[in-house]
Amino acid sequence: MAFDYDPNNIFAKILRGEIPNTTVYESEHALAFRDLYPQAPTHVLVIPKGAYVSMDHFTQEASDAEIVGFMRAIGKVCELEGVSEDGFRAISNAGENGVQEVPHLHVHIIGGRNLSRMLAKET
Ligand code: DGP
Repeated sequence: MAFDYDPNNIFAKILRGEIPNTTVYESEHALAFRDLYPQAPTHVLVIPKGAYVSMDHFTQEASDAEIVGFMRAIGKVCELEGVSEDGFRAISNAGENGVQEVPHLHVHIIGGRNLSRMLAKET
């Protein structure tokens, strides 16, 4: 599948400094910032600096250095946010069925409270 990246998505604008964000951590290959609509006491979004739509796009086309840099940033955010001991959830939504709102790869790091089961049962 060919991945079509929209350079005008909100997170691309954040990376270009066109929209403000509350940065938690930044490295050569990643930026982590607080979610605008937090769903738990800790809710941080970790994004790669490269133009990747989703996790499958990233893991198929990013360089080894980008992948390592991004994954290390996730670990760093967990350490900085203090969620390792009590636990957290890392979520990356993709595409229509994944209900992805912003088409730039992001991993939600959510913690600070019990998050219950991963998926709500279908009614
Ligand atoms: P998703 O559904 O996985 O694509 O989640 C997108 C998340 O991005 C959602 O939790 C809200 C957050 N979000 C949307 N717009 C902004 C923004 O302008 N700034 C920040 N910090 N977060 C945003």
